[in-house]
Amino acid sequence: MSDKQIGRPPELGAGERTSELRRAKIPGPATGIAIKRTICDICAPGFHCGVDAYVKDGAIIKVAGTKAHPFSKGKLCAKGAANRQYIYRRDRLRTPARRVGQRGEGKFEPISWDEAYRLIADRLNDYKRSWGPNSVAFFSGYAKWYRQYLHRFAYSFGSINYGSECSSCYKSTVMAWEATAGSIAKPDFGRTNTVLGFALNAFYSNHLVLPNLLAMKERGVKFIIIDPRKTPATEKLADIHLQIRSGTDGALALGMGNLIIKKGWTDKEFIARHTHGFERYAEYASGFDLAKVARLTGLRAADIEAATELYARNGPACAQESASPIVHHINGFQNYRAIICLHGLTGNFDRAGGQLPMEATFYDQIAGYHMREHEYYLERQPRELKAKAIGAGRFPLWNKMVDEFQAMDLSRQILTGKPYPIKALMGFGLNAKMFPDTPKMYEALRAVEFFVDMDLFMSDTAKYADILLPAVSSFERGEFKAYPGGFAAYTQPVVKPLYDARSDAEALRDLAEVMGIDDPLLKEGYEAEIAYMLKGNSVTIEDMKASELPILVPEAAPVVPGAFTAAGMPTPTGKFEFYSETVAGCADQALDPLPTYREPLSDGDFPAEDYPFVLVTGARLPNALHSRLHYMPWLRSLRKAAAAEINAGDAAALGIREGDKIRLDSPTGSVTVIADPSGRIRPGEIHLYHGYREANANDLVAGDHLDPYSGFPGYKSNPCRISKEMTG
Ligand SMILES: Nc1nc2c(c(=O)[nH]1)N[C@H]1C(S)=C(S)[C@@H](COP(=O)(O)OP(=O)(O)OC[C@H]3O[C@@H](n4cnc5c(=O)[nH]c(N)nc54)[C@H](O)[C@@H]3O)O[C@H]1N2
Ligand SMILES: Nc1nc2c(c(=O)[nH]1)N[C@H]1C(S)=C(S)[C@@H](COP(=O)(O)OP(=O)(O)OC[C@H]3O[C@@H](n4cnc5c(=O)[nH]c(N)nc54)[C@H](O)[C@@H]3O)O[C@H]1N2
Ligand SMILES: [Mo]
Repeated sequence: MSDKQIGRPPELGAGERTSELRRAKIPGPATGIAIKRTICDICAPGFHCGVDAYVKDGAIIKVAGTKAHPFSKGKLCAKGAANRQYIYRRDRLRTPARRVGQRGEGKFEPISWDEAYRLIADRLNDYKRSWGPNSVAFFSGYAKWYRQYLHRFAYSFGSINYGSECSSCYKSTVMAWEATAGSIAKPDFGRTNTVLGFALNAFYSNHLVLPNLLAMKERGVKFIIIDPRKTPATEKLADIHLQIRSGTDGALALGMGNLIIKKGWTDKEFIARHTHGFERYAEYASGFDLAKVARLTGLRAADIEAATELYARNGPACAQESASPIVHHINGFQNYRAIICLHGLTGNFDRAGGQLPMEATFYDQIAGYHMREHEYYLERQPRELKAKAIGAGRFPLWNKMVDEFQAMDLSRQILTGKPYPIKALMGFGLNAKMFPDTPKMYEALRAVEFFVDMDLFMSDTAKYADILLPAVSSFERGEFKAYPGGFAAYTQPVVKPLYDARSDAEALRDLAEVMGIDDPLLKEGYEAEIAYMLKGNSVTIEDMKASELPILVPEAAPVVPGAFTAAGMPTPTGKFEFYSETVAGCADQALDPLPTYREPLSDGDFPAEDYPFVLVTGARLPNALHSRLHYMPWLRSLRKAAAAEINAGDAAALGIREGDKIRLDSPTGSVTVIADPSGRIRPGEIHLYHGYREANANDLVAGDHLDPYSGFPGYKSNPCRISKEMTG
């Protein structure tokens, strides 16, 4: 057969061949392209997929998933694939800078790092002397890798006021677990028969768990999915989809609990031996008969009954842990508690195939080995100040259970100076658009005397800073990562820091030096922090650095079902508490130790005729991550405009067609977006993604629409009105 017949290309000269190879981005000595390994840290620590960075002349020219990575196994989602656009975003902060214009205007002049450190050190130390250390608050946005370091920094400075995005994410679920069983617990997917998927839509928010879920479906595991929308998960996984009214999950769980008790499907032995408050719970739940629950949740009684029977009788059963939608309600903590109680009723707690109590290793990652991550900052906590943290008065349960200030009270305290003034705010990736009533947060950022922000980008919030510090991405720094399955990694930078950017931990260490903070371990830096936390494990930072892939920690061990319960649970009674003594012992006696239910919208405040719709904000999109990716071309092209999903029947009644501009009004504000009507949405609900500059969902969420147990915002039930914008 001739070359022509098999389509072989004509011979190339050496120069031509090299340029072909370069165009194809083939690594090797001829092209000067090297593959270096790192992670994508755009998302939550539960993702942080392994990345092969193709580097040429110090620049990243391509990214691909690392196939040999034990956790992500070569996968990269749309966000990860867009890493080059992220790292080389045009608005990357290049040097430290000092504000020269008005707050919010975005006018800065470059200064050196040393000057920035000096200015910050002088101001913060001044406030500490004149107003006390608590007058300086430290806050971290979404990024997590440096958080314990910042936490210890705040404590060693002497301030109790360390807070983070945890004030609106996940922590309320942790509180609900700890107030019930003393520990978070995770679904044992490998051995389960039925999954209760409250707000389960892994297709958009948690793609790495998908292959597992699809394989489970394949082997006959049953899925009940509770979601107000039709989603890829309800379509591809659900045996039963309960298209619930948003924010009523607690009523559903109480109704299921009542039915389980009435039908005798409880695990009587588990209840008798290992639980506390069952009688009181049973009595309260008896008020939730099927007819009432159907009315509250907008579901059919027969569907609730079928779901309950499947869950209770096709065990072992577990529940997919939702990070946020259940607790993004003013009744969220209690709704979550009500769901957790189902595991206690049916004995699915701490049982193979059920919900297994587990200890988080590092930043909520459950890797199976212990790290001293809390000890690292707690040993410097000014304990006598704990009850003085921002939000302590309004959210005493949060204050009791969490070692952070409740950031949802930050703008109020800055603006009123009560109970004491906050003079300075030191932010890392602080983003006002994540806060309900964003305009009030901006007002606070105008009012605070001194505001420092460290970020990769010139975010809208960064424009308010007095001093701006440029941060690096995960490609430009080394950091520790714990992965499920017993893995640990310590990455190495694959390119030099861009411009004059530095890593957050490096900037903090330098600042500790200049400020004269008396903490030798802190001043040893980030690696010393990780070494401290790893103590008791036999891997070292050198071992991890020597490997391009995560390595196994020999001390990692799988959870043994039943062991946690046998040891006595770390609750006040040592048992699984239907009636939470932690809540009962809280300073706020209005909080109910039973998982009582109340409506997600404040009743009666907003007449239904003025605000006939319920606005649900923030259901995840596969191509978006909060405020950060909306303006990157590849990702924007997947969803060109900020859009609100509405029910097709509602849209038709209002004369609204797909692509029309609509205005959404709430008692707090208004935004204009594109209408996306479909059959996926319940009548009466509007779903809107957050973080857009031109249509900020949090302009519509009231600043005091907060859960009294956790302080979490009611992002997912807000009064709203729609009107069609007239064009032309
Ligand atoms: N309406 C509504 N609001 C919500 C939600 C919702 O569902 N609805 N969800 C809430 C939830 S669950 C969350 S987690 C929050 C997230 O809210 P945010 O924490 O505000 O998340 P991002 O928009 O990603 O902003 C984080 C900022 O940190 C910067 N950053 C990233 N990496 C680094 C780093 O390594 N160092 C430094 N210094 N900065 C960095 C980014 O550039 C960005 O400016 O939003 C909450 N807000
Ligand atoms: N692509 C992408 N992935 C992300 C993020 C992102 O911004 N983009 N953010 C990350 C972060 S910070 C978080 S906290 C997690 C959140 O991730 P998840 O906890 O999975 O939450 P969501 O994907 O927001 O919502 C899942 C489903 O909950 C439904 N839902 C809304 N309100 C209710 C309710 O009241 N009850 C019930 N039962 N369901 C409801 C929504 O319709 C949605 O389909 O996602 C993480 N993953
Ligand atoms: Mo989150």
